[in-house]
Amino acid sequence: MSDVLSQDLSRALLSDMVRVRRMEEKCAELYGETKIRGFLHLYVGEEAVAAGSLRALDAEDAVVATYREHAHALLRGVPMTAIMAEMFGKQEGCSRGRGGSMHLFDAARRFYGGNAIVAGGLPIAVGLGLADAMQHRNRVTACYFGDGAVAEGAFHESLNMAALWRLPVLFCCENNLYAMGTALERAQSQTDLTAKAASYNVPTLAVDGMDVTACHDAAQQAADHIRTVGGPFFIEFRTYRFRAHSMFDPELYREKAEVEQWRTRDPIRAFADRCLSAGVLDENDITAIEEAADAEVADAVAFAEAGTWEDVGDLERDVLTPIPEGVR
Ligand SMILES: Cc1ncc(C[n+]2csc(CCOP(=O)(O)OP(=O)(O)O)c2C)c(N)n1
Ligand SMILES: [Mg+2]
Repeated sequence: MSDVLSQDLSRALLSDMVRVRRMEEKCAELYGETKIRGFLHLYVGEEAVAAGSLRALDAEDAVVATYREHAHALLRGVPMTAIMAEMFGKQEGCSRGRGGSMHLFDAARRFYGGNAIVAGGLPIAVGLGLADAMQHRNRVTACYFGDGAVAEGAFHESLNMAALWRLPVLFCCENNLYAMGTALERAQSQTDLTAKAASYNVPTLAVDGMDVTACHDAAQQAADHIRTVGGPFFIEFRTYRFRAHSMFDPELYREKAEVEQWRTRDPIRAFADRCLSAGVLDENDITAIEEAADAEVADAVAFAEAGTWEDVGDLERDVLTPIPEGVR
C-alpha cells in the first residue's frame, strides 16, 4: 500500500469492493430463486480491478464494459436499485428491463454498457475517443474487456486505430486467465498480453489485479498519460474469477486447488487486513462498511421486487418493423 494512502481513499476503495461483492452474492442467491433469469456473469474475485481503476477517472470520462459489468455500472454511479431492477427485468431498471444482467446502460453517467459480444466494446470505445478528440475535449474513455477479447480481430483493429489517431482510450484488460473454459495458453500463442498492445505502439503496464491500490495507481498513471501526453494506453490487470464463468458452468477446465489458491488472495480480505495493520481503518470502520452495503442491497432488492413489468402491448415498441407494402 502506498504510504500516503488517505483514510478517505482507503474507506472508499474498500467500500466499493464490498458493495460489489455483497450485491453479486445476493444476485447468485436470487438466481437460485429464479427472481433473476437469463445469463448472469459474476465478478467475484476481480473487484479490485474495477474499484481501483474507476476511482482514477473523472465524472465526465466514459466507461465501456463487457457482460461481466455489474461492478463497473455500480461504481460508475448507476444506483444499485436500478441495477437490481434491471436484473429482475423490471421497467424501473437502468435499461428499462430490456437489457438484463449483460446490458446495463446509463448514458447520463457515460456508462456505455454492458456488451455481450466479446471485444464488442472496443470499437465503441474508439468511437467515443474519436468524438472527444474531434471536439477537443480532454476526456478519457476506459474500456474493460477480458483476455479472450485479445484474440479477436476487433481488439487489433481498435488498438491500431487508437494508436494511429492518438485517441484518448484507456484499454483495461481483465486477464482472469480463462475465456469461458479455455485457458489463455491454450488459445493464444503470445500470453504476455502487453506485448500485443505494445506491437501497436501503445504504452502498457501490467499490474496485480488482486491489489486495489496497485490497480488505482496504474489507472491514475495511465489516465494522466492520456490527458497530458495524448494517445491510448493499455493496462493488463492480472486477476482471477473465483466463481464459474456464468451460472451454467460445471468448471471442468480448472482444478479446485487452483481456485482455492487464488481465494487466499481475496482482494477484499487482503485490503482490509492491510488497512487494519497500517492503522488506516479499524474493525468498526470495516463493520460499518459491510453493514451499509448490506442495507443498500436490501433496499435494492425491495425496489426491484416492487417494480413493474412492462405491458405486453408494449413489447413491439423499439422493434424495427418491416416496411409497409405501399411504401416499398
Ligand atoms: C464474438 C463472441 N464470440 C464468442 C462469444 C461467447 N463467449 C461469451 S463469454 C466468452 C469468453 C470471453 O472470455 P474473456 O474475454 O476472457 O472474458 P471473461 O468472461 O473471462 O471475463 C465467450 C467466448 C461471444 N459472446 N462473443
Ligand atoms: Mg477471461
